[in-house]
Amino acid sequence: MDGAFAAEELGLALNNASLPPEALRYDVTPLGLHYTLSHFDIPALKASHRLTVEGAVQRPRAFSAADLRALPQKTVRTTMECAGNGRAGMTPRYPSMPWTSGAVATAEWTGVPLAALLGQVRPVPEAVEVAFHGADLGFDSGVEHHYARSLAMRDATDEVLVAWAMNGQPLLPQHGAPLRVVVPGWYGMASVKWLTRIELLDRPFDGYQQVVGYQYRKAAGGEPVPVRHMKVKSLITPPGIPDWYTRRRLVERGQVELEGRAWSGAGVPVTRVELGVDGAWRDAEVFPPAEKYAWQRWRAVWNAVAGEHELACRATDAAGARQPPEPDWNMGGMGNNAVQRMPVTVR
Ligand SMILES: Nc1nc2c(c(=O)[nH]1)N[C@H]1C(S)=C(S)[C@@H](COP(=O)(O)O)O[C@H]1N2
Ligand SMILES: [Mo]
Repeated sequence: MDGAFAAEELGLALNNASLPPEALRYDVTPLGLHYTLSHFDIPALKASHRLTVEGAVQRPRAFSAADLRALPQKTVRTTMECAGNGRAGMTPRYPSMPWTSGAVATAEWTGVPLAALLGQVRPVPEAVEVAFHGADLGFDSGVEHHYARSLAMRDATDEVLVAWAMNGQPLLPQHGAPLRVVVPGWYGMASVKWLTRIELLDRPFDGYQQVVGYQYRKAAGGEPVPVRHMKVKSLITPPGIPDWYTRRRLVERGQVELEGRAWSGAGVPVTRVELGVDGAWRDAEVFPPAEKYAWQRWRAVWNAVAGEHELACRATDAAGARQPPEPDWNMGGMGNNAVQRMPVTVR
């Protein structure tokens, strides 16, 4: 679709939530400001809910909350971005959640490393994938399914968590209470919420969200490429003050402290962030990540003169990937890491 937003897109936008752009200022996003994306309804699971781990394992088992807390635990600070972040900026637009740029946030997740949990059930040598099943049920494109995703065994590293806490508090309903998966370095779709069942498979998982959803496709029926790690990206924390309706920024002239966030996927750090002012690029200062999977702060001072200006920022990661000027269009509107442009009025 193109042009005006549909009522259905508005409905999805109201049902989910963006990170307010000014909340880019927090190293760890406070609870309640983290973005949310839920495909179906938030299910009502009780704290007494048990997690089943079964399939291609020697000792299938159901774990209570107390069983899980008796296993080794770990807290990981992770930046999570929805694969659909920036979808509203792709033309033509795919009819789905019309994210602008706020489907990203950083939280500290506490839980049991997946490897420790799998050690309890002993996958058989034939196990090639681990599938995570959510409690939420609904339809997409006429197909009824529980939200579910899998990881290949080689991707199910020690850094994947089965988490029960976020920023030191029990998970909120919208973030997957009482139990969810957190897959650091990947787009958010891998981090299954409301986890009820982990299934070890001796063949690739064929769930809807795995093989139909979350694929990059250049055309209908085109060759699908699975959506995996986050791509390198950066955002500007909006300077000055906004206009209520347009959100246009108004800044006082003089030395303006600009800052923002930058991140990439797969634990690859960002090595360079450039600030663009009216099309001219220069290096900003970029700080190291507090933890391997956490976003990085960048800053630059701008000598702002009165008038209309356009700010932009562009990140490059340690693998040499750099943000493109325009989105790499695909049907689902996923993985848009194009450079952010922000019009600013200086008075
Ligand atoms: N069970 C379930 N898990 C899910 C989803 C969902 O709809 N159902 N959405 C996924 C997507 S697309 C994203 S981006 C993240 C968002 O997590 P959050 O809402 O806690 O920010 O959860 C993922 N896990
Ligand atoms: Mo997402």
